[in-house]
Amino acid sequence: MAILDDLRQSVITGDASAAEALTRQALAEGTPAEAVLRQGLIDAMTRVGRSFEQGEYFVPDMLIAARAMKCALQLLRPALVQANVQALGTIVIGTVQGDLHDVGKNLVATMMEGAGFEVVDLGADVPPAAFVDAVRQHRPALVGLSALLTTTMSKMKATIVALGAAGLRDQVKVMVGGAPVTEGFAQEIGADLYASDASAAAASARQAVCSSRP
Ligand code: B1M
Repeated sequence: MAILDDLRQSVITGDASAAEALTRQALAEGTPAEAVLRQGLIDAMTRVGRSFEQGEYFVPDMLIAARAMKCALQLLRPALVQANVQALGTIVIGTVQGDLHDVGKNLVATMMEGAGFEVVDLGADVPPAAFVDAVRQHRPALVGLSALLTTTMSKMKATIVALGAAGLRDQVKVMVGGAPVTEGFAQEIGADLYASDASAAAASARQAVCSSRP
């Protein structure tokens, strides 16, 4: 569909006002919300992620694409709710205690939304107890922990330990990521998943949640 091609292109090039206008137009023309989401927005972000992995796109390109997608998603959200599009599940995400870096975490949250998850974003500098409370309240399929400082990586383990102490560890998968975090560190602290970037995080969350369903 030509309008979805144009929408996809607007997100890929980070043109937020075109993405908004095209989403509005697609909905007004009767295009189903799910098609706008999956063939337009999610497909665009998948391509953006691929370009990033291949070194053709850089972080600023991903950020402006993410911003365009967020603008379109805001318009689309009511239509998705109305169409009763089945969400993949809920994800609780935050930057761990003591760490104020939230740009990467925000990008991961947007990609997760784009992949079909409902995202509860706890912000930055989130203490372990706040993650525990959010898991109790929202019953997410996955908790995402972000850290950018070597000094705050220990709070990832503290959060996993706190989830265990609260009897919630076996009810939720834990994904960790952020510039200093490695696959080896993730295994060492007992996380279920590690992702090196936002695109990989969304793909890995999708796979983990879908494969754990009966
Ligand atoms: Co800070 N800072 N900073 N900083 N800062 C770094 C991280 C640093 C590497 C800079 C440097 O020295 N070269 C260094 C850390 C050194 C270390 O720990 N070894 C550092 C430092 C030292 C500090 C302060 C201590 C400086 C000071 O005050 N003396 C201080 C700490 C404050 C605190 O947090 N308590 C500080 C403060 C700040 C600002 C507030 C000024 C600002 C943050 C603003 C904000 O986020 N709102 C800032 C910034 C901007 C940076 C750099 C320059 C850029 C970070 C960024 O936004 N990257 C950073 C240097 C760098 O990374 N090159 C630096 C872009 C972002 C898209 O990438 O966050 O890596 P990133 O996210 C990626 C992946 O990591 C991954 O996906 C994302 C997208 O692909 N990912 C996940 C992230 N979270 C994930 C979660 C997942 C999966 C993947 O699953 C859940």
